[in-house]
Amino acid sequence: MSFRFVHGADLHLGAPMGLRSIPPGWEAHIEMLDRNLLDRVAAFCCAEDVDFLILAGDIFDNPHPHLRLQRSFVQAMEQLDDAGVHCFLIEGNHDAGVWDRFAFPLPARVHRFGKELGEIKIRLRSNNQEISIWGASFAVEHRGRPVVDAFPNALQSDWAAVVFHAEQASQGRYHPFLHKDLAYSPFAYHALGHEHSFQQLQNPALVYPGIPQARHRAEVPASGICLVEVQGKQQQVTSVDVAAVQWRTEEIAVDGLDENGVFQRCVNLVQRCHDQHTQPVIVCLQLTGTSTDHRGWSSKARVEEFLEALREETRWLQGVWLESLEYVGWPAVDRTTLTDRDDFLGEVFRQLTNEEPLRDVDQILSHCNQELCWAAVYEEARRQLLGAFNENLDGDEGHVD
Ligand SMILES: [Mn+2]
Repeated sequence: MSFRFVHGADLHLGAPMGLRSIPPGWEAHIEMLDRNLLDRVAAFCCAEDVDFLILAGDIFDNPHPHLRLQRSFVQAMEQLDDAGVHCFLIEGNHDAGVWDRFAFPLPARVHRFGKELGEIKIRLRSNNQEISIWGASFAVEHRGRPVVDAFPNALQSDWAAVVFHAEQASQGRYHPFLHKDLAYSPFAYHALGHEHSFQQLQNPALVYPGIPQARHRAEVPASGICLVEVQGKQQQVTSVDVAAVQWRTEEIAVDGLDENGVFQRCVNLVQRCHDQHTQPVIVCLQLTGTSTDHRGWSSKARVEEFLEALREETRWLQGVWLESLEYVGWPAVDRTTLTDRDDFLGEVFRQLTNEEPLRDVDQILSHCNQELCWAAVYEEARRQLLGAFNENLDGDEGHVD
């Protein structure tokens, strides 16, 4: 028995891009994002000549997708149907009930699973062998009842997979289960959706493909869809990037550099992102280390100005957008001067162990007592703390923490 299929999940079609605004010239990239993503998934399945595609829930970000998006989805399904590729779909917690609101019919080779665990058999194109796919959609009213409990003890088919949308946890709201609960599972492959990073467990085989399209920087690094190659008892899983728009968080070391040096390094990196990517790419820059112009970096306005100048400088690079710039480094500080202070900040510094880096103001403040949770006090403490670091720098420039 030898065949191939694609397993994807959590496309979250219709979810907005987490950008502050639409970058100039990017209207089409944003507008066409979901359509391009679907095209890329369908094109990949056709190019790899797979027998079927599994989409394991949260295909849509909400259960009432726009008609435009519904059309794009149907067109992708039609493209696959024309190529003889079967599609197995389940609903996730985000899109539970979506098919009840669907205006357009889905082609014949698209199979949907309801709330109860069901089975669909197909014959492989390559050798006419019969395999079966089992699946269950996420059901709000079944929250807490593991799908795993409904698994059959034995199967008739030569090869069978099961599709469900669930979290790996001992308890929780999203059909919680643990890998060890599958110890007696009769299925050769467990096609999961819900968790947003690529995960592959063995014995028995369990895969979360992760998200094929990141929508904001917190979702970086995005994963993709999985190409699964079955050869007898062997299953080879490869994660494939199909994102229509890439997100990249890039660190730049700025040790010993002045503003001009940092600027040039940033420009070079944006250029490199442009050269390396075939898809449009959104870049978030993080400056680390100790710049010689550390004072400027503690001013939000200055960082924003720097970002604007960088965007201007790299504007001619098509398909690259510099979304954010952050200075996460910290200037050189002397611990003794800080811990010798006789105000409450001295108290804070004395609570820190020597191993803790004096870099992150918020991390330091997390050591203070609960009163600081009150925002106004917190902001004031934060302001004073930043001031303390800067004062300290006047006294001791050479010491690097
Ligand atoms: Mn989910």
